[in-house]
Amino acid sequence: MILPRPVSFTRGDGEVPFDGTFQVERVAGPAEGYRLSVSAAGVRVRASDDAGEFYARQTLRQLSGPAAFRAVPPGAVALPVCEVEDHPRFAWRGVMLDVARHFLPKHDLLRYVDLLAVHKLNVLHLHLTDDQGWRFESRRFPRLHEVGGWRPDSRFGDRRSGGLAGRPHGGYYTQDDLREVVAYAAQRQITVVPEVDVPGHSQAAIAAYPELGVSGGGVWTDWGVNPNVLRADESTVDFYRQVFDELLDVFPAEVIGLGGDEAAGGDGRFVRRIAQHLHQRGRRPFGWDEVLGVGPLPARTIVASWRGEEPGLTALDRGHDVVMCPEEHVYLDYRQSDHPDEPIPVGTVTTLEDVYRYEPAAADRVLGAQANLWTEHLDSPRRLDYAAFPRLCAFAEVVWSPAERDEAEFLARLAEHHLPRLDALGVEYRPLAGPRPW
Ligand code: TNX
Repeated sequence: MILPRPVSFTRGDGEVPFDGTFQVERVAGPAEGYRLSVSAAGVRVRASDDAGEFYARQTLRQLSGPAAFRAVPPGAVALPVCEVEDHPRFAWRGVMLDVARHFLPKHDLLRYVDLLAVHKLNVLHLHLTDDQGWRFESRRFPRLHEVGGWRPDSRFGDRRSGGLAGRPHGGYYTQDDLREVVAYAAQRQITVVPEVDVPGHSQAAIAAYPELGVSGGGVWTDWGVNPNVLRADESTVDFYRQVFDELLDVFPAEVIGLGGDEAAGGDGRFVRRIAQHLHQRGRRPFGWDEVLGVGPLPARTIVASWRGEEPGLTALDRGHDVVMCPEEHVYLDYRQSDHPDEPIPVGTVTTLEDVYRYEPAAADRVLGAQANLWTEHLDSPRRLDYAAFPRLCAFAEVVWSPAERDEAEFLARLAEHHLPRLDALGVEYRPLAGPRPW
């Protein structure tokens, strides 16, 4: 009944009352792991570390029944007598959220953090900048968020609504907002990995400071790959060193994203210099797999393999750590079926089962995997819910649970036990039976 499925779950006879209190002790064991015992003697948790204790709490909440996921949970519940042994399979259990294409207000972002925690996911990769918007307050260069944070046309191309041409879109997070998100996530064992994308996907910054760009133009109102890129001269690189320093001040994560994707015509030196800068500041650069094409990078650079797993395997050969996110399995912006009622026919069909069948290449340097939520066509929390769930439930099981997975058992557990939890949380997931007509 627990999702993601634990290493072992043994059900005993009957149920015992639970008032929310339990004994907890630290024991040696696998990182982020815990053992949970529910018996007539009470509830006992043995955790390896703070994360293990947190995940034991998540499991207890799931065992408490769907009403435990309502905003006002029941005070006393009954738990099944059981023994649980559990720890994650991968250390990096991530979700990339693109808050650049469509801004996600802070309270909705915090809600997403809660939803990740329910699924024992532990990395939130925040894509903060792109051609269509800059979402990070810069005190040194305020035009970045003041000008780069807005575009005149939301360009939300929904077939049925006829689009929202002419309606402006925008927003940004203050540095204090982001510190709050970081702290909120940390309380839930989630690390926020920020990304400022260079040298492509930078039109919003160029709109704010035209001297940064190879050519000019405003904040982009189209999707796709914008051919304009950042200049690789010293003053532009130095500008970005200062921007990244501000970012490092807000985000304590060791890993910092620099993008590097889809920058045809971009100068590889840009990525190398920013990677070097992050390295000198004691952080680990994190880039999309195109960074493998820019020449030597600091060894501790982490590569996100999105164009399948091949680039990730190349990165492993070169000694890099890798996060797998192959688009054919874990791009949650892609459509969930060929049905004409799916909201917008983006990408290739990626069903719940396609996500569940994903098996990351096994190697020591594969830190784990992440699901990516690009938001060109996800302009609201409702649409984000629909794209993310329940596929993110399947993804959580891929990265947390033991490799031997039983798809039929997962689907039954999802329908019987987990979707009622999402209902209680108010998550507007895509129904298993087929799309909603919007
Ligand atoms: C490729 S994946 C991109 C994004 C798009 C996405 C759409 C990657 C590193 N870049 O800019 O939003 O495809 O699925």
